[in-house]
Amino acid sequence: MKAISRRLFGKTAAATAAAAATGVTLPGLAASGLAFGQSYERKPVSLKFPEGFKWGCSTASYQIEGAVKEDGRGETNWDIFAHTPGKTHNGDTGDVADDSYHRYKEDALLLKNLGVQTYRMSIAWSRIFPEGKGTPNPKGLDYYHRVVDDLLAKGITPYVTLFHWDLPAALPGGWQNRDTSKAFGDYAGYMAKHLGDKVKNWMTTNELTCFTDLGYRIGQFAPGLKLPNGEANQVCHHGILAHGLGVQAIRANAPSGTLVGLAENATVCVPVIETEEHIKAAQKATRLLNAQFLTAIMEGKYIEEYLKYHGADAPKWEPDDFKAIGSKLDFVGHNVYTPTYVRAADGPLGFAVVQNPSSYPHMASPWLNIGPESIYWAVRNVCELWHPPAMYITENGCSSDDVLTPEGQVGDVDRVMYLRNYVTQLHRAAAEGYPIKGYFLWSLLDNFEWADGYSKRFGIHYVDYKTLKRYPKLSAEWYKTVIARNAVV
Ligand code: PNW
Repeated sequence: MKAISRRLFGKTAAATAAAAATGVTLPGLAASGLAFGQSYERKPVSLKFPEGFKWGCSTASYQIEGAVKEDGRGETNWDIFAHTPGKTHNGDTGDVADDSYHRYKEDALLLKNLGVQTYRMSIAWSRIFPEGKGTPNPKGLDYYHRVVDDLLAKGITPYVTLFHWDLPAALPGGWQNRDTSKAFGDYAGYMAKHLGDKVKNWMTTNELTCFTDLGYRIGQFAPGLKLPNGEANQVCHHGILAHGLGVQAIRANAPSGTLVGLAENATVCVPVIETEEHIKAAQKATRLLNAQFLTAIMEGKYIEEYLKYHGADAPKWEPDDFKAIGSKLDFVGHNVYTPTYVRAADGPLGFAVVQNPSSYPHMASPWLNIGPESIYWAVRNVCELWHPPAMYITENGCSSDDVLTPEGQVGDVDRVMYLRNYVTQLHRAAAEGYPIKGYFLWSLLDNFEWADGYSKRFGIHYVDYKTLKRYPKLSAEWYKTVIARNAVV
């Protein structure tokens, strides 16, 4: 094959040279209306984002901080899970991770060098309340004051997630216990009160399905339980209740002008073909497939189909729960990684999910199917269904099999390809007028990728886990250019 194409190219090159010598127009050029040697009048299309669009990076406490025994931090579910043999790849833990607890200034410099306006980080609940509730630990709060002060001094606006899965282990029963939702509300209120003069954008929970379903139903994440359907549904309810109580507590304790949202990874339903019938089907599917979380939050109730489907296994709730859960949000944050393809279908649902063939392309993590349009449809479906005042992409990124060269470089062209295509599709959403205000790339750094330990790298900075030295990858250079131009490049 190679030999053939080389021969063909050889012939073409020779013919071109001959044509240039004789002034004869080649057939291809004739069709373009140009004589040989005449150049095209290119009309570049700029994929510029709206003025004021916010670019950022995203991280999470347990994945980057390390220092798990320092300054009074309490033990978490993930400390226990990661230290349980067989639960994470290679027995990896977040004990050291990127040591960002000590290197936060260095990491903020990486952000500054990228030119980001914003940084999404999370707070380790157990540094603030080592027991999950009760007596706060001033050293924990001091630490986040230092981190936030340093970011602000560098001109970077912090967006803070209150719960990115590291749950204080002292809370009895974890998310199986309704009291945990209340404890979360108290912690959220405490943070809003004590950091709300500096932090104006808060997210309650990150990816409800991951810390409820994956932790308590599937058992892949901490605490690794496989509860029966009804009990797992109850855990999910405690998750959305925590979110709702968190919103109320932040509003009650933070100064006016504070904005509250969450970071959800709703199932992104992409119409298989962009026609009205499939678009409608994808919208129906979005509402139904996310009934347990985002739909319940945006509509302030469990939809009938959900309750009917679970019957006696449906979660139990108290009269005021949905007042909290349905609290109006200032923005919806959406983490976007992969698409779920949907088509119109007969039958009561009106849609069907199309299964991916085994040849479907994915990144280094086997679950990370590539579907750039998913970012566009994430915004469009949510906006069309629920009309939030603003949206953010709170995470988007991918794992690659990065290789650090002896010269200290990482040519992660596959990550650049992935990101460029997603950002192009996000541009479409912005250009169509959806209120998408910003984008956070996951992740600033390679880090502890949960059950995959350190085997999967999502950073745009490579971390050498032996020396903890950070190296910007090609994708960091690419992102810096995007930010500088506020456009897809
Ligand atoms: C998100 N899945 O997790 C999290 O918010 C991050 O902490 C994480 O590092 C990042 O995405 C990359 O995985 C997910 O299996 C974990 O579909 C698993 C899935 C999706 C998101």
